[in-house]
Amino acid sequence: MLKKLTCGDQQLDLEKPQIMGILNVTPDSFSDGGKFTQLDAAMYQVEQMIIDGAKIIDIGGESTRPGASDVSEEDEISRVIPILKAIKQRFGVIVSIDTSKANVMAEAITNGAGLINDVRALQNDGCLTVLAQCDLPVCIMHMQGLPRTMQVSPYYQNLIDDIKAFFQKRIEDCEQAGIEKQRIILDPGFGFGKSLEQNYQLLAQFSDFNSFDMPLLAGLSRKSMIGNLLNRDVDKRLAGSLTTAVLAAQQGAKIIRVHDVKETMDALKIINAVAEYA
Ligand code: 9MG
Repeated sequence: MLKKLTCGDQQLDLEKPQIMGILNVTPDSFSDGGKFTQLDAAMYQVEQMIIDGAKIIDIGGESTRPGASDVSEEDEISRVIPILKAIKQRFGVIVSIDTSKANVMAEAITNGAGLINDVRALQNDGCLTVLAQCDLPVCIMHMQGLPRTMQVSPYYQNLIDDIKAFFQKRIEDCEQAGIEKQRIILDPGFGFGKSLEQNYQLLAQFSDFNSFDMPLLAGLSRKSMIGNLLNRDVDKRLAGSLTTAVLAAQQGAKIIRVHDVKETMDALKIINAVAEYA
């Protein structure tokens, strides 16, 4: 397993789990409701996440929550690129761009992104080519269906085997296109075309994906699988989010994508302290 990931001008230490802080810049983002569409407010939130321990800031200009509507390429670029540039000017942090559009990826790469996070696993037109032409890492996520309909009766023959088969095929496609395996991060996609039970089975068996010997990313923060189990609104899911983050980290997740950076950092510090004696 890689010990470090080169993300443009920054290195990410993979010896212990790292935090990816979420910065949504969509007017309809599911848990911060578009509060941070203004540049100043976004920059304030970024600074706070860095102080709290985030090593990656993940900027998303298209909501991927169930039922979300599509965003044009122009809108997405105008939402994410000014913030990306401002962060790179002020902070030495890895900026990840959460997008599935080839032209947004290309703009992001030109403007200093250190990582591409694609919930559609580079399956859209032109994405493999754009990533092949750079040397940045890319997170490929598993999703069954598309955000608009993905929660309507998701079905798997065997949840873990089906996701593994998807990863295997995507890794092969990436390698064939010129994207080296060492640049790929895998994410089984909690909440993306999975029922409540399937999401908890996925969390229980998260460690199975270590068989790829590639960095794993887990995104569970404030998701419906927590709200629906606990019957909690989105602003009352901290305890659930921390528990899921700990379970994923203990099973080998190297990047944890979260809203609540400070609290997750505390939890990871406890895990790291215990790991010293394990
Ligand atoms: C953008 N986005 C929302 N949820 C996510 C998750 O679970 N993983 C990744 N990689 N991206 C996500």
